[in-house]
Formats: sequence, structure tokens, C-alpha cells
Amino acid sequence: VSPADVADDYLAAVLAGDRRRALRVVDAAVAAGLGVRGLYMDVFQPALREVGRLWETNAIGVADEHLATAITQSAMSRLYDALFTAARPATRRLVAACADTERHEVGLRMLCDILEEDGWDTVFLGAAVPVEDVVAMVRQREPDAVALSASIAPHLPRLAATIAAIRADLGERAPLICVGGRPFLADPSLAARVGADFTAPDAVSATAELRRRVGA
Ligand code: B12
Repeated sequence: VSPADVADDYLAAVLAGDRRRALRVVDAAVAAGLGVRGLYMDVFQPALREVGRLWETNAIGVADEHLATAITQSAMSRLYDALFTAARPATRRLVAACADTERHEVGLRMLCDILEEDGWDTVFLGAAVPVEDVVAMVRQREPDAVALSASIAPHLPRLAATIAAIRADLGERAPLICVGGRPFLADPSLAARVGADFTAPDAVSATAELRRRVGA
């Protein structure tokens, strides 16, 4: 199965707003052997970015983008039977959140799912979590690492405030903190400036880097 062909078919289906067709494309790709990583990195991620480009240029409307995103979230959930029903001891834990006003959650969810496949126990909080609640969850779950996502530059000050709050609350016991999303793709040096330990450009490289830093 060629991921590029699947990507073309999937993009056409979500742009047509046809969920049944999109899910058929995904089911066929899974049956042909394409896994979570392949679907996420080579099919869903480029599709959402293309949807964003079309939206920015007014080729499609806000509702079309919302529909494409919702269909993609359904498609991701469809893979969860395989991902979350297999029993296995999780050795490393990660808490993931989009803090404060950040609403772009799909990229971070992809990171969590790929980490699950790598044997992590991930606590995915999703979009727009108040800063103090992120801190409380980190204190309660005592993860090895925290992953925070930001998709637009205006959210970076609050991201920095979230990291400062985690470090202030946990001191020496603060977990590894990684950040990612669009602003960091453009300028990885922003990671240090918001107080994070590192960034990575996509979910697969982030998984490799977390494994390297936290250990197996
Ligand atoms: C879907 C979407 C939305 C949805 C999000 C719904 C949801 N439930 O997530 C909604 C409608 C809410 C939305 C709102 C807005 N959006 Co929007 N959105 C998008 C869109 C189309 C797709 C986002 C996505 O899922 N991408 C796919 C994922 C897989 O890619 P990713 O996020 O980059 O994630 C990968 C890596 O960055 C990395 N990564 C991500 N997080 C992390 C974290 C860590 C720790 C690590 C290590 C790695 C990592 O790994 C991920 C997987 O490989 C993008 C287009 C685009 N290019 O992405 C625009 C886009 C990001 N949005 C944009 C804008 C402008 C907005 C709004 C400001 C619009 C408005 N005026 O209201 C608001 C802001 C909302 C807010 N307060 O956050 C612009 C930003 C432009 C810019 N200058 O930066 C974009 C680029 C669209 C565009 N081309 O204009 N949006």
C-alpha cells in the first residue's frame, strides 16, 4: 500500500465532507498493513495541513475545516481498539496538554497515541486546560515527562507561564518538559526560551527523543 495514494484518497474524502468514504479509506489502508505511525504521519498530518492551507486562502470555509478535523478525530479513534485493548505493562508515563487558550489538540493527540504504541502510559488532557489544572495533574500523576503544544505564537507567553508553574510547584522533582507545534517548527530555539527541555518537529521524532531521554 502506498501511503501517498492513501493520502490522496483520504484528503479527497475529507474535502468532500464524506465521513463514510474517509473511514473506508482508513479501514482499507489498515487492512493493507498501514499502521498508526504511517496513517498519522503520512495521511492525517498532511491532510490537515492542506485543509489549513485551503482555509487560509479561502478556498474552503470554517465549517469545511471543522468537518475535516472532526472526521480525522473519528478516524483516529477507530484505531483505538488495537491501540488500547491490548494489555501491557506501561513503564513510562507522560501527561500531555494544550494549556490555557490553546485549542489545537490533534498534533498532541498523535504524539500520545504513538507513545502508547511505544509502551508509554499517556494522560492526554486535550485542548484549553487551565494552567493550574495542568500543574495539579502533573503533581498527581507524577509523570516522567510532560508534553505541551502550541500552534500559534500568541500562545507562547502562557505556555512559558505553564512551564514556570510546573517547575515552581515541583522543584527538583519536576519531570522532563517538552514542547511542540507550529511556532517550534519554524524556530526550535523557542523551546529553551519558554523554559522547556526540548522540542521535536513531529510525533515520531518526539517519541524517539523521549525514549532516549527517559530510558526504556
Ligand atoms: C484544525 C485547526 C484548527 C481547529 C483545531 C481543532 C482541534 N480540535 O484541534 C480550530 C478550528 C479550533 C482552530 C482554531 C484556530 N486556528 Co487553526 N488550524 C487547524 C489546522 C487546519 C490543522 C491543525 C492540525 O491538527 N495539524 C496537524 C497536526 C498533526 O500538525 P501539528 O499540529 O503541527 O502537530 C505535529 C507537530 O507540530 C508536533 N507537535 C505538536 N504538538 C507537539 C507537542 C510536543 C511536546 C512535541 C514534541 C511535538 C508536537 O507533532 C505533531 C504530530 O506530528 C491548522 C493547519 C496546519 N498547518 O496545521 C490551522 C492553523 C494552525 N490555525 C490557524 C489559526 C490562525 C487559527 C485561529 C487563530 C483562527 C481564528 N482566527 O480563530 C484559531 C486559534 C484557536 C486557539 N485559540 O487555539 C493557523 C495559524 C497560522 C499562524 N500564523 O501560525 C493555521 C496554520 C491555519 C492557516 N494556515 O492559517 N484551528
